Amino acid sequence: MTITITAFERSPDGGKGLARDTRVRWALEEVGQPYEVRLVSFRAMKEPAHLRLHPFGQIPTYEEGDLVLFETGAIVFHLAQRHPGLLPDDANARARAITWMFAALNTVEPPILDLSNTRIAERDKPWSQERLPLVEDRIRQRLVQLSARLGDAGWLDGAFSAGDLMMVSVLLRLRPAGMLDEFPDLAAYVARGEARPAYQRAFAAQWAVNTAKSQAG
Ligand SMILES: N[C@@H](CCC(=O)N[C@@H](CS)C(=O)NCC(=O)O)C(=O)O
Repeated sequence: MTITITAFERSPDGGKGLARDTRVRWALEEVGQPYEVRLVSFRAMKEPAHLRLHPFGQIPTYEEGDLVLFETGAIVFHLAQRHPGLLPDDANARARAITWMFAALNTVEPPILDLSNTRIAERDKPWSQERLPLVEDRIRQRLVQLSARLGDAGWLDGAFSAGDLMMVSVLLRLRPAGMLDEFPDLAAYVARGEARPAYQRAFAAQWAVNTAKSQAG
């Protein structure tokens, strides 16, 4: 059955892999599933046809026959459950890998999103500069804790899993702010994720879309 995902027609990051279709592409590449991509404009994302797929008018979405999903956590979890390669067979190890997916999305990503909002969406507000150090410190606290848990390990819990895929994807969003450089062990962890052939293919695919558009435009 054909899998179709949606992605930005023109990603705000210009193809640096920070838009969330990249994590879904990465998961699809890890489990070896071919997929098609439907590109959507910001305007189309808020129109009824797309809102039927995604109630919040965002990307990515995932279609597979009658199944329509949104939320990258749900999409990656669906893929990891259906195909080997992203979750361990052992029940407890599997539960821990899923825990790391939730931790990435619920505990680590929110302060990182707050930073993006403070640096970009709220940069003209009079309180933005004053707020910035507070937001950065909240992230640092999480990174210190994550770094302590990772220790000398290559991945968060044994072999690479969907938990690492999600955590690396979330941490990558810190790169524009330069905060990853403060944590060489986490920067190396992210680099290990980026070095995976499946990530490289996912990145190249979204890069091709965005560079083709910027050359045309
Ligand atoms: N929690 C959602 C977030 C989705 C999301 O924020 N998507 C962004 C692109 S990375 C988007 O569509 N932004 C445009 C908008 O919200 O209008 C997920 O993980 O899928």
